[in-house]
Amino acid sequence: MSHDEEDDGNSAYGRKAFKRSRAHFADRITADGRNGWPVEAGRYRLVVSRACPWASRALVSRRLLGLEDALSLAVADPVQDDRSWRFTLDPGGRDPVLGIRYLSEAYDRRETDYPGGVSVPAIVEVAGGQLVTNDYQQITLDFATEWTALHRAGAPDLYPEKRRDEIDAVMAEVFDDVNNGVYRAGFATGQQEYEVACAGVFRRLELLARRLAGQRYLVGDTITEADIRLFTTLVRFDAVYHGHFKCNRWKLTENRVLWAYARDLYQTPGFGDTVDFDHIKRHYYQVHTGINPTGIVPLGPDLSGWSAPHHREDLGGRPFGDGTPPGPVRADGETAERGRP
Ligand SMILES: N[C@@H](CCC(=O)N[C@@H](CS)C(=O)NCC(=O)O)C(=O)O
Repeated sequence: MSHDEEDDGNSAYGRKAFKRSRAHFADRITADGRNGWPVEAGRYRLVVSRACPWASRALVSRRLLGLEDALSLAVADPVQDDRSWRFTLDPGGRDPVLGIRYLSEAYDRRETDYPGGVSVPAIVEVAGGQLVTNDYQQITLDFATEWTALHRAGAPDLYPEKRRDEIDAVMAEVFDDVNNGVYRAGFATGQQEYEVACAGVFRRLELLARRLAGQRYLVGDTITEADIRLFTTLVRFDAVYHGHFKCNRWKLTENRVLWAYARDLYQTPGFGDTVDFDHIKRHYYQVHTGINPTGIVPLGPDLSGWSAPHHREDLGGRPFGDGTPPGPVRADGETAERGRP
């Protein structure tokens, strides 16, 4: 478990000071099956919400690595009810593979009366129907390093061994100040707590912009796990974090470097094609009634700029290293039209 998480046993939302809960189920799915869960095509199902930044890491990484055939996908309704994530987007309100209506049913099959929150991303074993892991910090690292036998031909190395120290260091800063920093700002219930978190978000973003002014990606000259983790926050920034979480010193579109960097990734196959702005906006604005009691979902921002030229190719870089971009999204993985810019 990462050092920067705390567990007070409560749900992430609606408590006094925001604390991100620990992923309780931290079994790993590995090549050698040392936790009892060997990597195996068709054995597991990835459950996500396209609204969730932590789950979206897994969506991007699954696409980049070409794991779609090996690991099927369940997409939850972006708006949870009092039993949490539900499969109301599917016919009859049931996930067609797991046969369940709520993700909590898979948690219950793993541990009866589990007192913690039901969170995505989650990986569920199809045959047994039980949750295997909801450890969002580890899931994508394992996709990159343990699921290699099932990667597509031309899959990139998202966690290259010789760069891991640097990737880990960047990801730790991005986690504290950006990925989780926006939540600390958004869920703060005291002025000072908010100001510290919000200032931390922008201080870090400014440092990252400086780093990215002269290099196309965060570490080395290829896309890595670090870029995936920064992207999933940046793509939500103007749509939800700027307004709903009050991270409003500037908008992403006002930061020349980060806006171009985010657009570059968005336009790279495997990134933008996983994003559903409709799910993102409805989840945050409708679920967090503590900070948006009316549940009104704003009409903006204008998303048309996401497809504008970014000119980041001028910095060089080899997005997929010695590999190739993933192919087109399959019909069953497409985002709905209303969620696209
Ligand atoms: N704290 C989660 C990390 C992932 C996460 O926070 N996911 C959110 C969606 S963005 C979630 O499922 N929240 C449900 C809840 O906290 O009740 C965990 O314990 O693994």
